[in-house]
Amino acid sequence: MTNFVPTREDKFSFGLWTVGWQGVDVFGGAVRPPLSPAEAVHKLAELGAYGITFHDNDVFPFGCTPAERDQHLTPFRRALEETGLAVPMVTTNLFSHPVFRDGGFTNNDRDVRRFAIRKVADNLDLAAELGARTFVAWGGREGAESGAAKDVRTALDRYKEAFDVLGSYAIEQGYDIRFAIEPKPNEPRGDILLPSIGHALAFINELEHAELVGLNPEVGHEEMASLNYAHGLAQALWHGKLFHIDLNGQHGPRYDQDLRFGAGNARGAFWTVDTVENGGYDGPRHFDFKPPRTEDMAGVWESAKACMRNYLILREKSRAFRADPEVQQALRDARVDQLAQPTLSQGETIATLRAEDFDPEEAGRRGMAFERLDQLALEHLYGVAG
Ligand SMILES: [Mn+2]
Repeated sequence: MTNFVPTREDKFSFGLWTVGWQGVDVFGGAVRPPLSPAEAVHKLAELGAYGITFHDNDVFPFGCTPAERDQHLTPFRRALEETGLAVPMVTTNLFSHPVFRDGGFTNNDRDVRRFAIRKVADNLDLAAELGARTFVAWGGREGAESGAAKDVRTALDRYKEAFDVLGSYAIEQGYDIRFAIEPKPNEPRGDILLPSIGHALAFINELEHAELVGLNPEVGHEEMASLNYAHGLAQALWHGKLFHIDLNGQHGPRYDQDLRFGAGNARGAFWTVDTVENGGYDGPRHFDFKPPRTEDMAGVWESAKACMRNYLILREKSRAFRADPEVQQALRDARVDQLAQPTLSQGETIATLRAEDFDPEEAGRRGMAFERLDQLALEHLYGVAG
């Protein structure tokens, strides 16, 4: 039993916009004071995080001059040096300023699209300079509320064009960085392009530099669409496309709640950690949550701490589940191992199958013993196993 205190080896990272969120929502203004990026770096380092991530305009204001940008970056850079905190990922804000009211890469206005690509390229330079290996692209404003306003096939041409141009740029510059698309079904747009992990995976196959582009799936974004996040992660891993993850909490299909990780769908969180830990993902465990508006700054740090603590609790539970001899027997009883066997052996054909003596009536009477296995998982989660 550990005390669930995070260390840098756990690779926990947070978006600057998470702990820095002042609570502005569609019904009300700020409830908390601004948090300086340098203070966020110090506090997260103290809590045991290893990294911090940001949108360009989390650190410097939209439209500022290069000199003003450097002024804003100086204390942030100093805090990174003082704490040794890493910047594993950077992303660009293509959604807040009115110019992006119809999106960036797929805006109907060509001049806005050109500006959006330029803004991302500038931020890519900064990301590479800070040593980030992942560049996230969340296209929250790429979409529509109505039918005729957005020609989706043409918008996808432009979306592809943006990734092709930026991918070529990253290669030309020699940047060791990969892009990660973050799908979301809706909010802020009525319908967002690339709404799920599956849509994004299919889109990536059409790109000129497909090898440079993968995914950054978020718990809430998949669960808003009633999809299974852990299954989505597993499929992204199967395609070799799980470049980054956004962990948070969500209660089923409703608005994007961005609860702290482990709150919301606790059973889903257990399988998420089990998949992340055992599925071959070795990137940052990144939290993209919003400390509720009810909280003051003490509550903000409490919820940030809880994200890491909940991950560590679930990691221990997943390990105990996998190590439990009763579970190992239940896995065999459920024939989970048989799925790893190719359905046809080497040299076998459809003719081999036709010649086979198989009794579907007998096989149809066989139970799968999944309930026993799932109950053991729940008892580990509930804390009464072993
Ligand atoms: Mn979200």
